[in-house]
Amino acid sequence: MATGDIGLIGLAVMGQNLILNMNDKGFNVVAFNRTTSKVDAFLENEAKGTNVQGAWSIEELCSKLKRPRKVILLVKAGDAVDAFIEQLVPHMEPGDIIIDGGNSHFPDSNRRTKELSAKGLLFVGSGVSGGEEGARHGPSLMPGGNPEAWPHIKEIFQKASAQAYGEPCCDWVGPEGAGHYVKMVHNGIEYGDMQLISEAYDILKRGLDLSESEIADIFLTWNKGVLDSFLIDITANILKFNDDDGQPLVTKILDQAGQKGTGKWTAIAALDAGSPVTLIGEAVFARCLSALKEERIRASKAIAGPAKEAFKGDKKQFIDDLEQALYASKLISYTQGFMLMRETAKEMNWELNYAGIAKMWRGGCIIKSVFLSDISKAFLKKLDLESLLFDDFFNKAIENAQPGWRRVVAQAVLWGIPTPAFSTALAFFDGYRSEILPANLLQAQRDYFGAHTFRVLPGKENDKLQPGKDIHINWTGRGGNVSASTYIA
Ligand code: 2AM
Repeated sequence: MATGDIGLIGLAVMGQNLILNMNDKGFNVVAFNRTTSKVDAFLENEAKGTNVQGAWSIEELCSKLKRPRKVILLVKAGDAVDAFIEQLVPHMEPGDIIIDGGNSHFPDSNRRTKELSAKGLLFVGSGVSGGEEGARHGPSLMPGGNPEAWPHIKEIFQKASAQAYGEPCCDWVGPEGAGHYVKMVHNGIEYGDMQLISEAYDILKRGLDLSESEIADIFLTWNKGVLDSFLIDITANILKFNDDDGQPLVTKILDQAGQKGTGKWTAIAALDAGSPVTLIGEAVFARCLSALKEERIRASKAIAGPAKEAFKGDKKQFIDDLEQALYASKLISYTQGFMLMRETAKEMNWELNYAGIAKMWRGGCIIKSVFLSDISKAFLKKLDLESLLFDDFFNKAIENAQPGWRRVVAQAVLWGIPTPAFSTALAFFDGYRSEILPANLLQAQRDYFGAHTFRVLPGKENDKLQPGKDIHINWTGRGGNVSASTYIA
């Protein structure tokens, strides 16, 4: 008789840890791996003494599972996922569920949901965040896909996930690839948070001439306030960590950032959606610029910046300003991330659970923070909140932060310390709150050189400038009247 509650394919560390986690929560897990010797090794070592069962073929795996069968794939994203789906399908029956917990790109999950639905099978693409540690003790889980699957996997997922504030860090995200989409945005936001923290470190180090240990103490203080988060906490620990010679280890690390591509995916998705997610974009580009180490060394010798001047102001005040700058910039980054999700949801016809998404990120994952509770509260207050900046709590918070934020960005510019993330956050903020932007001039230029036409500003209409029409003006008195579009004034 089939006794398995859920099967898992892929016995790398993430897979093994997720199995042990689900086993701890009382579920009977059947483990399989392409290289079946890993099944034996797992049962003899890590899973020894647990209820975990092994399977040495896909057929055996499926025969050991209670119906509807549930199988999680934790294998390399891409072809391996499709290969396993193809192998599973002949051994499954309508209503069975295939879950991809890997780092898949959301368009693949959109496609797989549709393909499996046509075969009567239910596909779930789930973001899994929190690394090996999260998988073992409670990750943030972001499942999306065929909604019929959710009632069958809900208990396992919500028990296996991290718990924060008495609630599981897992809820149904939305249809098709929505789970992997939200995981992608999570990773983009993670890029932004890390870049902001690194810029704050740079300002404290190069601007205020503080030591790593002094900076760590500042981060520890910040971690007791609005910035309380996993990333601020580990940053303080990193800065306190000395090498054997007593020097901070961080100062010996090559300043060339790597990336695996999920931040880039978010930036590309933002460009595709026409959504101004500037901070994540800058965070990705900052990593790209850091990668030009050799060129930067040459440039540092050839190109002069402002002369170094000791800070003459009130250091304590400036450090408080920096805390506010970090908080405000982080708020802009999350505002942009949620804007992107809203825009995509509209385009894809998805209904996303924004308060739920914020809650899912409160524990188990890299961006977990106190701040996310305030975000979930804002969306619970108003489910269709257009922007976090319209929420009273955040509106007041950013008003308070504004003076310090501006002082920090201005000072960094004077020092010549790069703050792409802080600066773009402020530029976005100033753009967002501007009723009039210079896009009027831009439209005039487009019409001047390319006859691309423009629309009239409400209140400025006249015979020539008619409302609702695409207007072309003969700016030079030369050339024709033919516009690149339809209407000619
Ligand atoms: P393996 O142990 O047989 O290599 C992480 O790499 C996990 O993904 C491992 O369980 C690995 O299986 C699996 N994996 C990687 N590439 C794969 C492929 N092309 N087909 C099947 N499984 C693959």
